[in-house]
Amino acid sequence: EDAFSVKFDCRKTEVPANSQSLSTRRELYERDFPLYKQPVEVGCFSLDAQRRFFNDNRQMRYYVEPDRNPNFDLKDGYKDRFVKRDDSVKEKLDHILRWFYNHNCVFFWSYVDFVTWRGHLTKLLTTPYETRDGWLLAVTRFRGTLYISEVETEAACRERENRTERHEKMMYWGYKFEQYTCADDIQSSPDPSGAVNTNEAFCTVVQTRLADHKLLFSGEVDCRDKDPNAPAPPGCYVELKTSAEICTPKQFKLLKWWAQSFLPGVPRVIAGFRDHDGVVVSVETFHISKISHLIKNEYNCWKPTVCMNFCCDFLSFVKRVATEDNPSVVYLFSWEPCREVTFSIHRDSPYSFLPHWYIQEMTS
Ligand code: 0WD
Ligand code: CA
Repeated sequence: EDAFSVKFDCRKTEVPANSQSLSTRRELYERDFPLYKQPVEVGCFSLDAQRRFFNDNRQMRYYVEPDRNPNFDLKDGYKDRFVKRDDSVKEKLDHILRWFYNHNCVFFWSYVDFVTWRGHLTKLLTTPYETRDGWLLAVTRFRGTLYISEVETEAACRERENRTERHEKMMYWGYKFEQYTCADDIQSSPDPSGAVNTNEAFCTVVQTRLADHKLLFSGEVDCRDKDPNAPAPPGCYVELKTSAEICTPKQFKLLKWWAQSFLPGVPRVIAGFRDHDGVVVSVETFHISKISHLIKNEYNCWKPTVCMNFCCDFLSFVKRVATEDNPSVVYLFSWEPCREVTFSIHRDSPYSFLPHWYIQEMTS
């Protein structure tokens, strides 16, 4: 059946109108699947090896199917051919705002309630099932649009600063797999002899609607189907993953894969399964529309409808709370596992995230 089934049912009555918090208990969100419109790509942008913004698809890559018996050594090139993005630099929504500005945002204004990264929405979708990591989301209402930008939690900051060598290495493996399977243009082959540079990115910008919430978000796309007759974006996009478990990864991992790709309408995830020594020995395709069926019979399984209804109610909660239209006001929503979502309000604080140039351009 169609993953984007169209039943309008986002009852906002679950949360009392004056409530100062939002529950994340799964039972509350087990109702019909809300309307989620087929996402439409409205643009894209690229970030180059120096993390510079380009208003085009120059970083687009093309998927090249590996042999039946691949033998990709993911350890190769670590660390001598590895340029790692400095992840202590917080870019917030800057690239998306740059894109928005370049595209005469006035056109989009009336069509958008929320602007954010896809990754932030993924975190919302998985919240009812998350037991380890909490989150902080800063929200600013400016000229009627709600901007959502993540703030790193203390725990995440500590984890980032204390990553072990093994963890760093495993993060590299994912990017190395991309290099073995992606070519820079339709005619060429992947070149695993080059450097892996995690500054480089191709991002899609999509527009969609979740119940009565009009969304515009951007997400990084690994590559596309190189067949010129493949469906138009985002239907031709491919998400690449690596995994240790052969055949079917654990439930929670599949939930994360599903949520991340379902949001922008990316139809398939291609997983490289690695042995204990970091060598990819098989590759398998997972169709997003079939992932939830894969785990349906497992005990206490996650449900897509719970994820989508929670996200929908969270966005309603944000609309109700973040009422002051002011670029220097931040409503900080916070959540920790086993708790409810709460918020605090900050004026002219370090949490403010809309850049001056953007406020100026939008106000003049
Ligand atoms: O550090 C962060 N939490 C943020 C990162 C906050 C805001 C933006 N970004 C940037 C990322 O650097 C990247 O350019 O946003 C872009 C990705 O946005 P997204 O698509 O919304 O994020 P997500 O869905 O979480 O990640 C997609 C991919 C990842 O693929 P996997 O298969 O690992 O899920 O983006 C990459 C990664 O390849 N990615 C990053 N690359 C470098 N630095 C990072 C990062 N911090 N986070 C994700
Ligand atoms: Ca990926």
